[in-house]
Order: sequence, then structure tokens, then C-alpha cells
Amino acid sequence: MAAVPSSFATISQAADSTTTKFCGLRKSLLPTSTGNCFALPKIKDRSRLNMAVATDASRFHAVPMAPPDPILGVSEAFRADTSDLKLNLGVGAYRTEDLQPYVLNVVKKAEKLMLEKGENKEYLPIEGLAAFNKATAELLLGADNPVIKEGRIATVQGLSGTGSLRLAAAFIQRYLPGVKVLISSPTWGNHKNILNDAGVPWSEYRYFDPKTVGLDFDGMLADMKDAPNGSIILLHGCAHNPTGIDPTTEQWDIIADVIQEKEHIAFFDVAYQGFASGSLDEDANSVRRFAARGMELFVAQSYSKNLGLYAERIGATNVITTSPELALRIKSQLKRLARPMYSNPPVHGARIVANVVGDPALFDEWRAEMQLMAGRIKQVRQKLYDELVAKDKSGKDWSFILKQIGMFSFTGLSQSQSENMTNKWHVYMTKDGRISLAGLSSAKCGYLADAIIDSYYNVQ
Ligand code: PLA
Repeated sequence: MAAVPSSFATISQAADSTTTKFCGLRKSLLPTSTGNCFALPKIKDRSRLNMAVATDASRFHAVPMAPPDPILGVSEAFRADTSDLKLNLGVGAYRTEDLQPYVLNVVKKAEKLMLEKGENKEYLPIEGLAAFNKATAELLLGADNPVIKEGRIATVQGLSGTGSLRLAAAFIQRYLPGVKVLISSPTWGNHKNILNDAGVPWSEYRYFDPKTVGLDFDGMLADMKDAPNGSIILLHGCAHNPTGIDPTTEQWDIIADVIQEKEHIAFFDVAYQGFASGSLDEDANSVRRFAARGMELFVAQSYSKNLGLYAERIGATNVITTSPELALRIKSQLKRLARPMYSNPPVHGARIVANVVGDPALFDEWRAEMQLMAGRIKQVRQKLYDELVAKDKSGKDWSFILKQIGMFSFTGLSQSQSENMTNKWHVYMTKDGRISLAGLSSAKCGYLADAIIDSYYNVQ
């Protein structure tokens, strides 16, 4: 393969992180609004200081109340509702047909093995558990992928998808300063928070077309072409959240063409591998096609959904680059960024993943359980569609629900309609009209269809 110039060519091997000098905040990164920071009161003379102490003893009195999180705040509101009818379709968390949380059998088996082995609780290295890092890269790319064989990947265990995205964002902020990340409109809301907090500039590319309830492919390509050369394009590897609309394989290839022409870097968020189609390999198709072209990539992975390890916070940051030597340098810098943020990652989830992926029998069982979960979601998707078509006599085309992929359905309900779903029907969902089908049972599909039809036709 011809030598490809790397976007990371100027990165040097990290020195021991304890000797790193950090020069302080750049002025441009200091918070400018009071929305998510607090301002210390300006106290000019001592009498005012005394009064301030007397009336409000806290130095934090200017801290404003933050709004509830648009997704996790929904679960808080759900917990507070005492109605028997209540249904939590907010957060994307898999429930059984009885609407109970589900711990995978393979996870229980792996944990039993771990207990029997009497594993210790020593610190992991900064980059995480070696067996996990190997397993996660292989799961993403396939074990015999040239990227792995040639050592062109830097993998660091992360704090699930969110933490792994955040680490990649910190790397971008430090080594590609000022480079803009383009995110889809709409996208998972936390992408914006992550980039904002990392001090990474971003803008949006068109993605969803409300008219066709499908992909605005031309708009997406046009916005990528319009972006400054060398931008970073954040893509959902599969099961786009919140729309449930993924590009086709042909469209992925065209997206890759544009990214290469423009010397952009693709940044994949892979939070649902195996959950979209039920197949780990199929759901990694987008990333693998890009990697096969020799493109440099960021990939954040999560095991929250596909292994049901939500609270274990296990995932990975991967950077695919052009040479093994550069991969080592990049990894050293990822470690240097991780050390002052959280020092080293938690071990439990990493051991579960390493055990499940590393044991052929457990691995097969995992795949079967994943297909079961993905299959149940497909079933309720179909049932919801059937109920809507049977109950809605207006002839509205609800088939978009069947075309969407993954955990969610993007219903097209407006904010006030979504509020009606919650206030009148006790159906908890995000205000952008997204419902998590992973939190729906077949038994509740009829009730949900009634709620959607009422909200759609009776609320402006
Ligand atoms: N990326 C995307 C696209 C996601 O949807 C989520 C989770 C994550 C990353 C991060 O998940 P993790 O940190 O748990 O690995 N989105 C959820 C939960 C399921 C959430 O908002 O935190 C959602 O309901 O959208």
C-alpha cells in the first residue's frame, strides 16, 4: 500500500504523564455563558463581603439549577409517576416482555467464572485490560483484519460509549485543535455536550428528511463537501440514534468517497453493534468498509446495549492510523489524556467482555442472546405498526416505523404531542418524538398505538 500521509504525523511519543506541564486554559475555552458554569460574586469592599456572608454564607450561591437531562431525566420523571399505566420508552435500555431489566445469561456465566478464579481488584494499566482491548478491536474489525495484523490501531479501554467518545474528543482538542466535528442533524443529544465540554467546535450536517421520514442523503453529502477540508465527520456505525435510519452499503461507500476526497476523518460512534441486525459482523459493515480503504478513523465502542452492561461502563476508544509506529504514539497520548481524567478504567466489565468473547461457547451463546433481544425489538416494532394501522382509520402511512432500525422509533411526534404522551397517557419518552422500542412489550402495543393516535391527531 502506498504511504498515506497521516493527519497525526506530528504527534510525539508521550513522556511520563506525571512530568507533563499543562499551560492552563486558553481564553477561548473559558465559559462564556452562565448556562453551565457559575460566576463568583464580585465583592468590592469588606462591608459587602460581611453582608454577603451574613445573608448567604455559600460561595456557590450563584450556581444555577441545571435542567434535567433530556434522556436520563425522563427515567427520573418515570420513577416519580405512581400510575399503573406508566411506560418508560425514554432511555434506550432493553427490557424483557415483562418490562423487567435483563441480565444476559452469558454475563452471569462469565461472572461465575470470574468469581471462581478469585480475580483480584488491583489497578488496571491506564489503557485498560489487555485481553479486553484485543477482544474489542477484533470484534469491531474482525480478527484477521489487516489493520490489526499490521498493528495500525490504538485501542484504549474507555468508560463505556460516552467516556470513549469523550476521550477521543479530548484527543481531537489537543492534537487537531480548531478542527470542526460535523454531527448529524439530529443526533444523540450527548454528542453536543461531549464536544462542548472537550472544547471541540462542531456544526451539523443534514441527515433526516421529515418529508420522506428518511435519509437526506444529498443534503448530507453537500454539507460534508461544504465543510473545510480535513474536518471530522461523526457517524453512527449502525442504528442511528434517534432516527433509526442508516445509510445503505452503497451510500456508505459514497460517504467514504466524499470523506476521502475532502481529507476528512470519519469518527464512528458504535453503540449498538449487534443490536441493529442481530449480527455483530453485519453491524460493523460501515466501519470495516472504511477501514479497508486505509482510512484513518476514530471509533468509540460501547457494551451497554449489546451485552447489557449499562452500569459497568465498558467500551473503548480506537484510533486507526497509517503505521504501527504512529499507533503507538497515539496510544501513548490517549493514555496521557486518560490519566488525569480518571487514571485507569474499571475492571469488572472488561473481564466480562474478555471472557465472553474469548470463550467460543460463551461467544456463541452471546450471539444467540443478542439475536433474541434484537428479535424481540423487531417483533414489537411490527406489532406497534399493526396496531397503528388497525386503529388509525385515516389511512396515514405508518410504514416508516418498519423501515427504522435498532432500539428506537422516531415517531415524528412534536414536542407538545410528546408531552401529551407523558402527561395524559403516562408514556415517558424524549421530547424529540423518540420512543425506545426496547422498553415496550407486545401487551402494551395497543395502548401505545392509542396514545400515539390521540397525540398525533388531537394535539397541535
Ligand atoms: N452513543 C450513542 C449513539 C448512544 O445512543 C449512547 C447511549 C451512547 C453513545 C452511550 O452509551 P454508554 O455511555 O452507556 O455506552 N444512548 C442511550 C442512553 C441508550 C443515554 O442517553 O445515555 C439513549 O437512550 O440514547
